[in-house]
Amino acid sequence: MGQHLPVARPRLRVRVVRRLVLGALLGSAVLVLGACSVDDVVNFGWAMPDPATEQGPHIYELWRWSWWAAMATGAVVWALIFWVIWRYRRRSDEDVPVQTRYNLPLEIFYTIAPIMMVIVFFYWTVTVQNVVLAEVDDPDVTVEVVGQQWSWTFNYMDEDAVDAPVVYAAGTASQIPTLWLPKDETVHFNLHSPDVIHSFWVVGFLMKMDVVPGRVNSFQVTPNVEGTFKGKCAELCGTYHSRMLFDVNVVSRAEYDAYLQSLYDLGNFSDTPLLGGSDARTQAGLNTNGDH
Ligand SMILES: [Cu+2]
Repeated sequence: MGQHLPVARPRLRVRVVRRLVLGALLGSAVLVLGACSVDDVVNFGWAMPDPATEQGPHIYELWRWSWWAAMATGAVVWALIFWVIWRYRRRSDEDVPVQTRYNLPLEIFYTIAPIMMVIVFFYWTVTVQNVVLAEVDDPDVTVEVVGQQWSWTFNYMDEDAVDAPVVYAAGTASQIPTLWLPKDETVHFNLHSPDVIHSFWVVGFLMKMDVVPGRVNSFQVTPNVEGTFKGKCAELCGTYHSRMLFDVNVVSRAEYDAYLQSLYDLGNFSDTPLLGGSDARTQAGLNTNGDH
């Protein structure tokens, strides 16, 4: 009798552990699936905000499907790891698993599979990039954007609403500026920097681009959702990088024209865009107009 006990006990323990694992898996599956509908699962955006431009959904879809592909790959890899750990575990000192070295087919497979994945990711990245960087020759609005240590200046060019070639709004490190854009119109951004590399990022547009001294980068968006969006510098550019915030107001054409007129009335107009740091009155972390 006494000889049977050491065998029976591990079997019982295995059964209990199995039930616990199964119960935990089922329980968490019910919790996860119960909390969301099929639609939630299909449209799960992986922490990406809803796109607020015509171009945004392309980036959104690239991001979403890249995550699904990565998760599917991860699931297969994790499943294989756990299966191998379980299936080929060392059962006793006598029962050592087969020690395999060199498996040419396997090695060829795990060299080719990642290359195939990179090719697919690369193809879709270039495809989306071509769409979001496409530019039309006659955009409705052109904004010369200046990123400088440590704020932004927005120059609105050639607008019929005002009697000047340029009206502008300049932020300071003490007061963040607001970029106003008309809804459903194509906006062309030219990006300028008088000092170091910044990055012009409107979070809700799912789009950012480097602002590089000595060259003018550009892109176009068509905002199609009215509202206020957050903008920030996405390139560490110095001590007060974190102050390089701005707001974006997407409004109707009438409100946009009224805003430009208000800039004109304030005296914020010029014959040429303000492209330099001194023009924008921004200095190292301080507002040189007087207040800190
Ligand atoms: Cu910056």
